[in-house]
Amino acid sequence: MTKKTSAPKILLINGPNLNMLGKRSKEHYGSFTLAQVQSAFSTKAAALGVEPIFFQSNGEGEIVTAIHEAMQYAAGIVINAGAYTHYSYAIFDALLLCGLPVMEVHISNIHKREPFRSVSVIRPACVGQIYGLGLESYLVGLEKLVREHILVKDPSRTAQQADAASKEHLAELRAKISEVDTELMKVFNRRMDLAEAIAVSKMHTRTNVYDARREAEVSDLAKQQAGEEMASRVEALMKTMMRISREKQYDLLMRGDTNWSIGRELSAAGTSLDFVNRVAYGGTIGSYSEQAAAKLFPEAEKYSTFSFAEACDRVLSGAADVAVLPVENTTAGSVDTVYELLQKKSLYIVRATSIDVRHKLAVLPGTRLSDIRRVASHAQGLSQCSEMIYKSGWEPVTVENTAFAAEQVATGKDPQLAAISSEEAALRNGLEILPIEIRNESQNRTRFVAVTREPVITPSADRISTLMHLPHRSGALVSALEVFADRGLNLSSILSRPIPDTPGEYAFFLDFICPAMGQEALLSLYQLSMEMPYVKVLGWYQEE
Ligand code: CA2
Repeated sequence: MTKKTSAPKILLINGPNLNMLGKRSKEHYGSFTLAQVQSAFSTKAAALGVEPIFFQSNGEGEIVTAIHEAMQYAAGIVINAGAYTHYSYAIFDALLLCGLPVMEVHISNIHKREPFRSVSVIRPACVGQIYGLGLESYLVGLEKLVREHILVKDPSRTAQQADAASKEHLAELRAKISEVDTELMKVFNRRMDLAEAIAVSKMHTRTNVYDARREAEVSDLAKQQAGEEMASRVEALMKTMMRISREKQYDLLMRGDTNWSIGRELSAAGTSLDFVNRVAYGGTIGSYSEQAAAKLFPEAEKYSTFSFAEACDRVLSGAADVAVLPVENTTAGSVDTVYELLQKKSLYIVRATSIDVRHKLAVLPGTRLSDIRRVASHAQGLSQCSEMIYKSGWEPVTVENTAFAAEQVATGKDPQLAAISSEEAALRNGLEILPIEIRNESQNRTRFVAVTREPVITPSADRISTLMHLPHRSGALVSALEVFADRGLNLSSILSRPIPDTPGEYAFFLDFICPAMGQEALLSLYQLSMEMPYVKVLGWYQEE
């Protein structure tokens, strides 16, 4: 036995008869000698930053003793126990008790020889078993043992050397992966060509691209072929592949489809907002909706309405060209009533913007903070200032709009009632603003959309808002999102609402970033309109 210092030591044990390597039985054990095994093992060990220690014996007891001694100096063991592999419980016990990571190796394929050789009684004491690779079994065994079970900290190897060795190893693995990928690409392209041929055939037979039963069959077959362990991974792979195949088919079909209603509607959409002269907004002068309306359409006349629903009705009846509605606030979240209106009414988003909402606490002149008992605002305003309301013990009073709240305080003459509104609404109503910060968050922005009766897609449009009903099956939302993701479109917002009259089912509002009439978005919409129960484009517009 040879012993050296520094790097972690790996003991290589060769059992009975292995000293005879290269002399007989060349058909099973090749023509290399034990010395050659040890020399190749040394080279590999050096590359891995470990120090090899060699031991060979034909005696069971001696091997047991060598294992015991290894506990004093070795970091791991590689063992070819020869024929003892198949019946030596003494060696098995020694390996188990030594507590070191042990790699079992065999030159020949013990599982393809006489039945007794396929039994290894030492296997449960080992971290792995490598066989049938000839001399390579020792080297692969050593590499696996060191990489997976030994922490190599070799002061004689510089960090740069260790880094270079692992980079080299990574590069080798990557090269192998690239070879596999090249093969995969060939097979994948063949599959895509077939998908194209199927699309042509479906075009003639007017058959649906998506066939759930056929996809399940394809998936099941692949799962059977892959075996239990890989089944779920193979299923995911097949699903992706079939989705991509469908995408290719839709690309072809959309070109020849003149009946696609969304496509027709979008192509017929107006391209300018020059017609907007009358803007309806929810609330009175000084409301945040009015501020948003002024920001979006500075030249147009603004009409105040009692509610967001009324603003929408004005547009639908032709009394206004556009309605400006709040959809989301950074503190309080989405404005439910507006999403409900977008869901129910036939309106199209043509512009969007967001404004900084700086709520003020407005009171009758002369009122002190301690006089306040109740505070009025829109539900969103109350929610955005909920912390102060709760801390002060004020009773919240919900009104239709923040500007109405200011009006109510002014007309009610009740000093116990304060309003949460904009500064403008407070001053217009002759109220005084108390100098306290009322918002929960210092950043408080509300996003507004402008809606019209007919769709308008200006060349500056960069956002698409869609409304979808998804089928009641697992993974439906993911598969809808994947259609957009596959085509490189970024999701910018997602919101779900129950579908009235169909309990348990949900409508999804999905917004994506994409240029006006971008081909990728059109293809995604085409696919989803063919596969989902309901798809509507709520608007394709510029987000300011
Ligand atoms: O394949 C292996 O590495 C073995 O561990 C080798 C053992 C055998 O008993 C195992 O089943 C499998 C035997 C080694 C015998 O070595 C010889 C060397 C030269 C000539 C004859 C035998």
